[in-house]
Amino acid sequence: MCVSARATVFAFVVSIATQAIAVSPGAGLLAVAGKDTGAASPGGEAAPRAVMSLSTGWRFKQASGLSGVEGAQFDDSQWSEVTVPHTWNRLGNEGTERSPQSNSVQGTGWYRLRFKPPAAVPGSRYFLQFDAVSTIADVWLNGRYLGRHEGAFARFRFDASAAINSTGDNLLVVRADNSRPQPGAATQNVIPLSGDFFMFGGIYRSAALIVTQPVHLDMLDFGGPGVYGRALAIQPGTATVQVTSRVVNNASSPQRLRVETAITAADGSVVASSTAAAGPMTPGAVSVLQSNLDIANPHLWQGVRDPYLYRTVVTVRSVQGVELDRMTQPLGLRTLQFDPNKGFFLNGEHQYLKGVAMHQDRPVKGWAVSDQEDEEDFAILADMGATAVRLAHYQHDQRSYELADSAGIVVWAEIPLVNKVSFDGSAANAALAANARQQLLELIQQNRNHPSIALWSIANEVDLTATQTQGPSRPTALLKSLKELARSQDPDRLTTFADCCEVALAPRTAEGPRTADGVPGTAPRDPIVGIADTVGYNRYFGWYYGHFGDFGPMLDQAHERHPQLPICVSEYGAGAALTQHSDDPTGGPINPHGRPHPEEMQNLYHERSWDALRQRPYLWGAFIWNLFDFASDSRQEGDLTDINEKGLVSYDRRIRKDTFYFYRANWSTQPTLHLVGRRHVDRPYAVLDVKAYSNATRANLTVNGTEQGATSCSGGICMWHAIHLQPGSNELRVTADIGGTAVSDSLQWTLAGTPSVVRIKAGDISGYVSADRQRYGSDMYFSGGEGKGVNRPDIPDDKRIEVAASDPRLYDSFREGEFSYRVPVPDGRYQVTLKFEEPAAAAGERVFDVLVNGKAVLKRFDIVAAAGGKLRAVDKTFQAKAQEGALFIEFRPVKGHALVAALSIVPVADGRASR
Ligand code: GCB
Repeated sequence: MCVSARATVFAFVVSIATQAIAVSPGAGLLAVAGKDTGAASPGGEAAPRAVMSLSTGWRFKQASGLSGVEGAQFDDSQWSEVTVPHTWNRLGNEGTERSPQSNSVQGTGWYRLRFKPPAAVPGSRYFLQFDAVSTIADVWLNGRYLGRHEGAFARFRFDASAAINSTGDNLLVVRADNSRPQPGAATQNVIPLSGDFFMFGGIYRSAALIVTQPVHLDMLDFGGPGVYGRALAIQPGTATVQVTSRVVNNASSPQRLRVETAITAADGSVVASSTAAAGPMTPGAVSVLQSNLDIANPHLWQGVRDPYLYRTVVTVRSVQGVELDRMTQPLGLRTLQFDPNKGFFLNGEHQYLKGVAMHQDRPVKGWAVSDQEDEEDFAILADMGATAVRLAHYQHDQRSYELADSAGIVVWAEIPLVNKVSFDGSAANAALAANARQQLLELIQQNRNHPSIALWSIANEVDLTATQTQGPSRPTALLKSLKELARSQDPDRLTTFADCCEVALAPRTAEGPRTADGVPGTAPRDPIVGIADTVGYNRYFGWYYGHFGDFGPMLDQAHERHPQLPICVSEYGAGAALTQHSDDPTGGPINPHGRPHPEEMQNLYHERSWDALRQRPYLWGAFIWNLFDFASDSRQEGDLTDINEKGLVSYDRRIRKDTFYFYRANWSTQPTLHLVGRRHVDRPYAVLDVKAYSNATRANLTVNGTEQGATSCSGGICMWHAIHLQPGSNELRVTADIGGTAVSDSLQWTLAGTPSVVRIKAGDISGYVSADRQRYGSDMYFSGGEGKGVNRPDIPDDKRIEVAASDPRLYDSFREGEFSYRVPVPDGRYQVTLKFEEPAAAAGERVFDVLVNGKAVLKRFDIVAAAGGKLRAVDKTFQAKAQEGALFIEFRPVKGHALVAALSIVPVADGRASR
């Protein structure tokens, strides 16, 4: 079966005059925005709308408990002067500790602005437009309360006509409230109730006063433009587009009108047009007019290949021909299909959507970002070769959707229904459900003209909290109602949502049945996958749980469970700190919620995960979590605080992490050749594998000018094994010919030690400098066994168990099982010290042999017996001869598993070991 978003063909033209009008929800809440809100028309006539930006001159104070702020007498002279967009919060990217400059206060912020409106004809209508205020906005003009908007992400308008002083001074007051949602808070029924992202407060997008003629296109349709285009049929010779226009008569007398609808091509030429008579419209009426226009030989919107855009232009005129209002909206002609077995099709052509997710914040500015910053984000996305974006977890600014339209990026758009639908695990209450519905209607009405948007997502991980706490999970009724709302509002697009917990992740008990996700757990309580038309799976195998290898089988099982459901991966990702590194990220466990997060782990995670994803043609796409690091005040991870560092690009956009280039090599046709390990400059080991990410078929490596040979590249990866560094600085350089273009990359690594001294911290992914200043690299050169810690990685500092040793940290990780090390060192005699501690077993339960180059150096070794107890350090030292450039050290269990905590190998000269 194929679920298709292709529109059914039908055509009609209607003109409805209704009595006036509660078209928007909530008292005084007005609608929407348009693109072409005010500039002079092409013919040079007077602009039908005047748009006055309300960006400068605001006074601001973050404070609760103030009264009388809306009144003219209130003294704001001591308040800060700010410009809008503005947020009072500041978070992230300031190091491992929260800096004193951070501001994570959630509560009330007050804004006051004095302005004079532009001159306008009598009877003009005045609308205050806010592109977003977080989270709740209350608005007063000249002391008169205009209303409240609840929801941090959508545009909203208030009709200010009755309150404005059209010829003189006005005082606009806005109270923004981003209180943390909790029972009793003002935000308790405003989605999101929670989420792994910080809710910056303030008027963080633009604000404007829009002055229209008494007759105008609807400003109060959930923030939408009042003009909506829709392809009814797309055939090679012709496409039929239906344009719906909502015209409002706010004049005091009935009005007869002419509504001209035109579709223009990219060069501005009109390719189809029609004119309809409307009216007489009674005062206060909203007329909904539909006209169908045929476009000959339609030029399709073809994603990144050819993102061709038409424009819909609706002009409202009096019968005498005077232009009263005009709106221009994007129009793209394309069909979208989602097939449960074959994936995604754009205009009938298969595409695996190569997606990334994005939040909307930046350092210092938080959510108050500029259009130029959006443009930079989309340029980075395009450079990587992505073809799809998940604009998570809420409605983004208009510029983002416009950029996706013009770059041909397919968009997953979503509302912020995140983690839970209530505080106590029960079903959503009526107020919260109404708010979710309002935010969905705003998302759709404000963005439905964007051809880039393929799906409306109605939720993200709404089972998560319930799953973690083992409480009830009752999102079903709300999800069903949101799905129906989206489909009835926009029959041309499918719905989706992101699932965390279809197969519940809890309880994590040994007895619990093993679930399809490879995690012990129980059956789902309140199944939700299948409510929306498609589903995305948010999964983090090898990061939060399980192993890299679990990802593919989990997806296959999901596909088998839901053979009729188109599925994708809506999130997968791993953290990466720019200053934390690993010589081999397979060497030990990661603490996903803590430190360190070596950058190399992110590389490995994505190499393995993408390998599983690319091989599954039934997936309609996959979205990396996340293209950019973003602020989240619950995080203290990697080398940062308040940042989720799963981005492939740093929070300030300055550094593209190595993994970025892995995807560029796989996704983009741009010649890509990138040496991996750019920031892992200070190297503990002289012999190592060198890796480059590239879309070359072969690449060549030199180290300090010496040829290391060419290697073939596959899956975007080129590897050179056992490359030798010299003490001091080393220059590595790769070159390749990619489709006739010569490309190269180089970097510098420093080897502080010498090739003949090797110190390894077993079971540790990030290495250690010991109390006696010896540099231990992270676990490397091993084969078999498993890297582990004495403490579980997520154990808090005050609960950590310490090994009794002069340097306890050196013994707090280990390799366990049956394993060996082949340590590359120049031939000669060495002193080998093996460091041990027993984490758990009693005497006699763990017994093993150790062999060097096949010769036993420890026989039936029992750590507890040798150390005199558990969690006590014991070292064993002996001499051995390296042959053929290596020492081969084997750990062979006799009873239980073998184990080692650290290895120290130093050369022996004249019978004495060097340091
Ligand atoms: C998720 C959430 C997202 C988080 C992400 C993470 O599943 O949907 O909001 O940021 O995981 O990094 O844990």
